[in-house]
Parts: sequence; structure tokens; C-alpha cells
Amino acid sequence: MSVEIYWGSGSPYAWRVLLAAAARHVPYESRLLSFSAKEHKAPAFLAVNPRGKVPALKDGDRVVTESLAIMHHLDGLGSGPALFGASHAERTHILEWCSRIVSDLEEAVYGVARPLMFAKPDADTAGKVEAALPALHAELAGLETALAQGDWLAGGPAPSAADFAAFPFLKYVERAAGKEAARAIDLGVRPLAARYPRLAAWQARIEAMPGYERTYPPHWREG
Ligand SMILES: N[C@@H](CCC(=O)N[C@@H](CS)C(=O)NCC(=O)O)C(=O)O
Repeated sequence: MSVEIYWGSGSPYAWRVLLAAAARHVPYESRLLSFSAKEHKAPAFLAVNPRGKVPALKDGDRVVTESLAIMHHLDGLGSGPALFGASHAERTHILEWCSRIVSDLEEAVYGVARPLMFAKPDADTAGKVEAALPALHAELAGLETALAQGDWLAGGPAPSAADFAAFPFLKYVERAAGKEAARAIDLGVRPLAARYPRLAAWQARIEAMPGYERTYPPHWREG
């Protein structure tokens, strides 16, 4: 029996998990929930995850929540290069990267993206975004530097959980940079390749992965 993955379109956390399933060739039943219809707060899903958050994975009677833990669970089910490394030393390094992404990259991305994605554009939007830009660029520069050593953030010949933890946040900030409210602000992320050529090439490597298309947020295709 294949696992079930509950996810929402555009959730960077859910996207991580779909990328991990694709990379590890884990077959899954897609349970796409509609945020606008509040399906993630409906009784049917609260019975799976009482916290009402996606992603969640169901594997028989077992439910796993939290994107990093779900990626780890998928790692145990899949084939091909392990997302959390093959040795203790590799796992330590990959977890180090994942923690850095969760604590620093996410916050830096949200600082810039949230005022553009959700707030009503007003005089303060530009101020909030501009105040958040240095932290974002510090994180992006850190990723760019890491990619000077090889194709993947945590090194190694194949993508790890660190790459899939970071990738959706890069896409998220690029999408925010395309919003109407961002027109008057130079965010320095579109096109990404202009300032961060290695990051752009890394994105392209992930996008070329078999199964990538199934992970792409469906409502982003509509604009
Ligand atoms: N730390 C969680 C974050 C999950 C999360 O916040 N998901 C959002 C969607 S992007 C959600 O379901 N939010 C609904 C809510 O918080 O009520 C993870 O890594 O999976």
C-alpha cells in the first residue's frame, strides 16, 4: 500500500516533502487540500493532524507531521541516494544545513515575502521589505558560497534533504518578487541568475529531476 501525502498548493513545507518523495521514488497517493476552502481545518483532516497543518503523511496507521520528519520517513521507504546521508558524519552535516535553513533562511525569506504576498500594499510595504532585504541577501550569499564547493548544498553526488528544505523557499521569494507590490522595489532575486548564478544552476538541477512537475504548486501555474 502506498503512503498518502496531505499537502496544500504553494506550501513550501509541503513542497519539500513532494520533492523528497520524487527523489526517493516513493509512490504516494496525493491528498491535495484546498487552503481557500479551509480543508486543512476540516474534521476529515483534523483527524489526521489535529494541528491542522500540512504537510502530513499517512503510512498505514502511522501519521507523520513536520516536513523534515516526513522527509526522513520517506528516506526510509525509498531507493537511490539517501536524503539524510549514508554515514553518521554525513547525517550530522545534512542536519546542520537543515537547521540553518529552518532557523535562518525561512525567516529571511518570510521577512521579504510576507509583506508582498499577504499584506495590503501600502506605504509601509516597501519599508518593511527593504528593511528585510539585507538578511535575505546574507542567506542567499551563504547558499551561493556553499555551491562553489559542488552541485548540492551539503556536498555529495546527489541532492540531500538540505536541498529540498531550501528550494521551495527560493521559489517562494522569487514568486513574491513578481507580485504587483514588488514592482517599485529592486529585490535582487529576479532573475536569480543575475546575482546568484550558482543558485540558479542548482535550481535548474532540481527542476530537471524526474517527477519534479508533479511537485509544482498547481495554483502557481495559473499566475
Ligand atoms: N513546521 C511545519 C510547518 C507547517 C506549516 O506551517 N504549514 C502551513 C502551510 S505553509 C499550514 O498548514 N498552516 C496552517 C496553520 O498554521 O493553521 C513543517 O515543517 O511541516
